[in-house]
Amino acid sequence: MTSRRTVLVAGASLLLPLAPAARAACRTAALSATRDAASCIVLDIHGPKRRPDDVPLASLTLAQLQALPQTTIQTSLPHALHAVRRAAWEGPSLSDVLAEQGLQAARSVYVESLSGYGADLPSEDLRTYSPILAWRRNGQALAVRNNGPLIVIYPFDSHPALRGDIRYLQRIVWQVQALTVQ
Ligand SMILES: Nc1nc2c(c(=O)[nH]1)N[C@H]1C(S)=C(S)[C@@H](COP(=O)(O)O)O[C@H]1N2
Ligand SMILES: [Mo]
Repeated sequence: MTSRRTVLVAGASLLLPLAPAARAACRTAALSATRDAASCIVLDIHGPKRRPDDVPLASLTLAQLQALPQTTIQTSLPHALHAVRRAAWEGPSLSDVLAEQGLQAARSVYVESLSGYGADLPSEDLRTYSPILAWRRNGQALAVRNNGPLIVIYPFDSHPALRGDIRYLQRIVWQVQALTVQ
């Protein structure tokens, strides 16, 4: 009886939205990118007609993002993040993250960081360059202090046109916490 109850409680915690306290605890877990961070909510997704007090359409855990098809982009970041050397960045494409929710960016997707910095990624970018929301760099999950838990990565090394264009540096949003489809 006791063990049955435990199973039910554990199952329920996977299905129900996390309580605020659990979310806060996750902030700390995501900070150190411990294994527990997979069960933390790392990304809110908002729809096109977002108003300031709207609850997100979806709030995804890192595990949910890891369950989507993963892409690896091998690239350096020319000037961003103090010119990071070529590395393997891994995560789902932004298009797949939205498609999973039945969403598509008609015009753009606004990507917002933990600090409030944000950039608008045009929908053509998603089609042409398939930028990803990377959660791992060279096999290592990104802690918040390493610009995680999520960072937008474009394939700079395979598309020279991206390299000299400041707009693409501005679109490498790090410490991503939310997407707003527009
Ligand atoms: N979270 C977050 N991402 C961000 C920024 C920022 O301030 N915060 N700055 C943007 C800009 S303007 C540039 S040029 C690149 C490079 O940032 P860097 O100053 O770390 O090199 O990151 C982009 N992504
Ligand atoms: Mo910048």
